[in-house]
Amino acid sequence: MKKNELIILKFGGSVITDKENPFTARIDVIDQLAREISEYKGKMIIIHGGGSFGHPIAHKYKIKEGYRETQQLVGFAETHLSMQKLNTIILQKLIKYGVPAVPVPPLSIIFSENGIIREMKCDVIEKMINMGFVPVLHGDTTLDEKIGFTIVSGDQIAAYLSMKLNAARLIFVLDVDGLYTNDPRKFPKAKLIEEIDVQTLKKMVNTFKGKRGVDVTGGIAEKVRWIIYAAERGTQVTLINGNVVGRLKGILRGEKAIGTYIYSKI
Ligand code: ATP
Ligand code: IP8
Repeated sequence: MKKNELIILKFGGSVITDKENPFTARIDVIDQLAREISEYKGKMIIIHGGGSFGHPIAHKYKIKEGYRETQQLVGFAETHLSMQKLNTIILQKLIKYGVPAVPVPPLSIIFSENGIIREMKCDVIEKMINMGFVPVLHGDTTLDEKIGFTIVSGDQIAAYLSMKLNAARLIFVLDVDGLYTNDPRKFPKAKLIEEIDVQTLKKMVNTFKGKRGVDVTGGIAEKVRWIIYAAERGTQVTLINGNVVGRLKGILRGEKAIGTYIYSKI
């Protein structure tokens, strides 16, 4: 199927927040990423992760596991509020550089079933993109048909929207250069996977382990599963390091930057 020119960007919580310190945004990095994005004039959706604004509270109240007791309700509300605070920080930076960024809280448009998106109201998002806005979503608390409520990751939302809106590209912005053969923080000899086709990646899926700080949505292993989901449906998926100035700008210009490129035969 022919892809449209839409680019979906996923900002990892590991790059936009300090995952070792609760509620700490990496303001300078967000500022830099916003500046680089402002030079791109095509259709774009941004989705960000929770990092230290989302995962620690979600973990405290066991939100991902579903509804068990009424005390969790306020934890659910607190988790969503914290994600909105992080969302506001990102919107402020984007708007500062002239990007027409508008918030779309996933809680209001998603129903999940056992943690998997069952229904997402995408028409508002489509309308926004067609008018020239840049919708900004995030991993979020969701209402769930089977377990009452849960958490849906930004990675899942990014992969789902890539499929639903037929995006040409999905770019994951992380705190490392891309996907490695092993966790690069723990294993200095781990090698950057520069290019890989989706079928080979699928065979390796169980080898990926690890996460940064508290993470309720599965760390790198789940990320790889959502990468495969998007790549198998024909979206070109790339992972790059958001800490290195200019990499995002380069890739948005169509240049080949250091990173991991996932190819599919579709
Ligand atoms: P969030 O879920 O909060 O949005 P994120 O999308 O930035 O976070 P993480 O789940 O924190 O992503 O995953 C990135 C981290 O995964 C890196 O900091 C890295 O240390 C770790 N990691 C573990 N194994 C690998 C691997 N094989 N390749 C790359 N990174 C890995
Ligand atoms: O950081 C999780 O999204 P992710 C969001 O993309 C919450 O996994 C609320 C923990």
